[in-house]
Amino acid sequence: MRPTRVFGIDFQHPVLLAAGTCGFGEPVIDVMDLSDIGGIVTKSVTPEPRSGNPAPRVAEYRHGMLNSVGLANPGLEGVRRDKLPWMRKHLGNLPVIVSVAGHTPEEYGQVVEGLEGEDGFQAFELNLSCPNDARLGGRPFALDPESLEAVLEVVRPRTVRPLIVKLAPNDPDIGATAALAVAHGADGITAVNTVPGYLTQVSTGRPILGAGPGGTSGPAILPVGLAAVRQVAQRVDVPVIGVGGILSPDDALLYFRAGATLVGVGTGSFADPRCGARVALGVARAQSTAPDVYSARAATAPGPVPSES
Ligand code: RRO
Repeated sequence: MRPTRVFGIDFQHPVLLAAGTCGFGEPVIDVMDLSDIGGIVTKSVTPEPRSGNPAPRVAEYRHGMLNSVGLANPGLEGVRRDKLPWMRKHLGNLPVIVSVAGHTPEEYGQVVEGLEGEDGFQAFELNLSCPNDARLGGRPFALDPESLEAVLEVVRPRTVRPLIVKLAPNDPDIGATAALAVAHGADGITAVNTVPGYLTQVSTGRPILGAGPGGTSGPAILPVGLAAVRQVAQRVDVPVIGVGGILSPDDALLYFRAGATLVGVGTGSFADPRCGARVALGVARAQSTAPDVYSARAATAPGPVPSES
């Protein structure tokens, strides 16, 4: 099969494992052939290590999942010392995108600068849309145009790698936000992060998650992600990575029809660790059977995205 070339990177499949759902690749190597997926996006990396929010951090409900992991990660030095060597040794040529987070624009800059000279990954995804960062008071940078601009102004000059910006689903005009990100140097857009949510015990009214509120993911948010990708793809010419609620190959094909060039499987991997591979193989089958119908949007020559069909 011909790889999909996006951001100058060859992806064997247009299906990635989304940020926060596969660590730094450790859970992947035991359950699938690396050639069965397109790549991974790591857990978001912050300048300092973080232990995350109080348990429970994850709750299932009928149509999906609520999480408030709280950005638990080993921090910049831990990633340089432990994770990157592990990835270089075990992930071979699998494309890796490092997700980056912070509380200030300068923190994003620190992580990007600290990793830029390292091998073992190909691109950065700036996570501007985590709904679970108490210090940002529920207003991630993706929902504040000045902060989004400030992050890109700090980060863009510090890397020659592709910069992908991950946006929030609860954005009243996600197309405009994507256009702003591209105007400030973003090479791609990921849409979307989880949807702010809250679940309580019916008997006590107490929150189910240790941190209280969380981010909603899973099949419930498939139409949310599709709408966001459609709006973004209509506004910008850069590749769009569609994330949200993908469990089956058909879900991924819907994202391609909405204008995505790549997709990310997230929550689906928790129920079925092989979900990403299953989706990738189903997409490959559909695309080889009917390429005109099921192709992803081209990375370099974006055709018009259908408006309301
Ligand atoms: O760690 C988290 O709680 C988290 C992050 Br960084 C994110 O971007 N999205 C999410 O649902 N959870």
